Formats: sequence, structure tokens, C-alpha cells
Amino acid sequence: GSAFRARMAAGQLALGSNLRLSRSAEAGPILAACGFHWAMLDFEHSPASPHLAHDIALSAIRAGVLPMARPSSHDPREIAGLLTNGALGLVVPHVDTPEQAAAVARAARFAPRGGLSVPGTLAHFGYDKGLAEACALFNDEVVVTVMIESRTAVENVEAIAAVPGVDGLFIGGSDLLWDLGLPGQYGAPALLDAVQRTCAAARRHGLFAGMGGPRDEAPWRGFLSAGMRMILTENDLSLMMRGARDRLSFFEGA
Ligand code: 3PY
Ligand code: MG
Repeated sequence: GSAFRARMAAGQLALGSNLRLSRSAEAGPILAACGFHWAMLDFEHSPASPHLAHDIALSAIRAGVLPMARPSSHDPREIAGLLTNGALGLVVPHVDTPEQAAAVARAARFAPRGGLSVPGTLAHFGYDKGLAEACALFNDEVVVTVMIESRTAVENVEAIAAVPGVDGLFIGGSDLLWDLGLPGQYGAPALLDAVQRTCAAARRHGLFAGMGGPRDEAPWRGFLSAGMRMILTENDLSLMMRGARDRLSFFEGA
């Protein structure tokens, strides 16, 4: 996570893709070759098994792509399974309160900074480090982001940003727009307002802000100028469909 953190500290963009389909350890090196900085291993909205955290995450780290897992819950046991098997970051869905943020932040680091259960071996940094050294390094390297994706979360965003151990705030545009009664309306002023509030809270507390969302460029201009830096560009399914449609339309028109 140190290369990712350096990009955030310098105000640069960190570009990621959500992996919904990819099940192979090739995913990380492929994303690296395309210029991506991070990947989201999605366990909330994909049928992937937690094996993915091991198979994809470790090769992604070696390729220079930060593997961030999105768990399906806040359960510390699920979070521990993902992090101790290879993921080096979290994008935790539906964090609405500072209490929830504090609990997931604790679940993501080893003592004394948290309550993450210590495995026999931690493979993220190679197999030559002692366990104590690897766990201390993990505590510094892991990147913990919480998803702001409801009206309640936006109301609490300042308090959530103040929670120790939270590194970034990540807006879930789809869920937030649904909660606002504006499904799919990425150009809605209410979303830009939530983005600006989230970016301002992040700045005040030394965090970074990120989001995923629309295909259109117009809303992105507002989100980027508000300070969004950790960007979920799209997912492997949509990338494949877009590439396939481009290619097929060439042959259909030939
Ligand atoms: C959302 O938009 O709600 C997501 O969870 C993904 O970005
Ligand atoms: Mg969501």
C-alpha cells in the first residue's frame, strides 16, 4: 500500500477496476500492464469465493497493483479471512456511523492497533520475513476505506472521517443515489453535494476520498474537481462488454 499512499499524499489519481468476473492470478499483472494502480476484489456483489483473495491478491501485490477486498459484511471474521490471505486493503460497504467505522478499522490491523487475528504465516511481503516484522509492516501498509453510500453516512461523514485507522472515504454512488430517491442520476446536484462534503471531511482529517460510478465524463469533472482521487473506473465485466461491442461493430460494419 505504500505506492498507493504516496499517490494519495501527492494528490495524484489512483485508478482501479472492480473484479467481478476475473478468477485468475493473471488479473493483477494484466491490470498492471494497463496502468491500473489498484483492484477491488468484490465479495459483496460477485459470486467469487474467498480463494480469490489469495490467488489474485498475492500476484497483484507482486505486480505492483494494490489488492483491496470489498467484504460482504462488517464481520471481523470475514475481514480477517480476506486480509490474512492476501488482500492488502479494504473497501467496506455501508459504513453509516463512526461506531461501525471504528469496528472495521480495528478488524483490519493487528495489535496494538487493532484486533486482527494473527495467522501462522503472512505471505504479503514474501516468505523470508519473521511474523512480527510482517505483521508490523502489514499494519503500516494496509489501506482501510469505508463506503459512504447512504444519507445517514453523509450526515455522519465528519465523525466517520475522524475515526483512527480509517485511511479513506469511498462514495458508493449507486447505493447513495438509490437512497436519495434518484436512482442512476449521477448528474444530480445532491450527489455532487455529498461528494463535496465527503471530500471536505477527508481533507480536514488527512484522509483521501474515492468513488466509482458513471460512464459519462461530465459528472466526473465535478467529482474530480471536488477532490476525488481514488477512482474505481469500471469493472472487468463492463470493460469486456465495451471492448467486445467495439470489436463486433467493426466486423458488422465491414
Ligand atoms: C455503489 O456505487 O453503491 C458501489 O457500491 C460501487 O461503487
Ligand atoms: Mg454500493
